[in-house]
Amino acid sequence: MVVPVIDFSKLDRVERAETMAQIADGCENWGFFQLVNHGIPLELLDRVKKVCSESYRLREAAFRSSEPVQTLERLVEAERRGEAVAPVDDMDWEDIFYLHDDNQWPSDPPAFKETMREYRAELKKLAERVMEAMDENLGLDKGRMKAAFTGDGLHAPFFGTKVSHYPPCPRPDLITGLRAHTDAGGVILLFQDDKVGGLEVLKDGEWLDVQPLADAIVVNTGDQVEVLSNGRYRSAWHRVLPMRNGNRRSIASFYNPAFEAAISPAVGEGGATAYPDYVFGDYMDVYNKQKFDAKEPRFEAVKAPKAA
Ligand SMILES: O=C(O)CCC(=O)C(=O)O
Repeated sequence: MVVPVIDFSKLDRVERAETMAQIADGCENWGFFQLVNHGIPLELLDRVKKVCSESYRLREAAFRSSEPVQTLERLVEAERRGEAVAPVDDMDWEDIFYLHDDNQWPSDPPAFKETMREYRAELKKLAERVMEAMDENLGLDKGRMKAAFTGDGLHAPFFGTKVSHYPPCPRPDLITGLRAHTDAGGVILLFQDDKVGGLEVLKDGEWLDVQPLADAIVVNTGDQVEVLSNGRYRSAWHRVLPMRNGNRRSIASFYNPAFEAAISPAVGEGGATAYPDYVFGDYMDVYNKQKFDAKEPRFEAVKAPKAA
């Protein structure tokens, strides 16, 4: 079984109905799908790969003395002394940094900022097109999801990009690349490594590869889409395995609600709703402490009346 691969250009052609059905299947049955012919220029994707790999080269020495590396070295040393060691369960074998509209970005390599600015603008448009397809499949008014994420246009959505590298790991049995979690926000667009795998999605109790596919954009739905769809689109658990060989690159862009946005199940209005109403910023406060735990208690926590 492989994660569905969808030709997004067919949305504008005679195959529209069948493409919409594939998107519905990806959202309802997987929480993950891959888009090809998504409209992002391939030469831009090539430049993104290049600047991100170069940026990692400049960070490589720092990774070698990072906490996960030191922790693993201590474990291996303890093992050599004959001590019993347990796998690390509170950190990941990754090197990451974030790009938002208003934080500091690497200025090396020189083309980094311009390339990533261009890339993020394209990805944001793609996320909005995907959200419109979801609106239609859910029977919502066009633009409903974006309106929910922006407080009906009052706020900018939160759009963040996480640039990750998962360097070769000498002991993948002792640490994770990234622990299993669901994503907090809305729609996540991931440009992952062409060759080095490791990303897995949990489907029907089984961990399956999100197969590397050159120039594809992987889409997954976050917790807020689960709530807006009243549980029809469940945010899927996913994780990254550390690899002995190869330095995996992944660039995840998160189209999330504004922190001020009020979130409520949009489907099932007038009927039973499986989720509470809350403000996204409150959800994030809970998520940041419980990212790797079960997701249901997060919804419970934002439902609870606030202490005075
Ligand atoms: O690196 C990846 O492929 C996945 C990243 C991810 O799941 C996350 O940052 O939340």
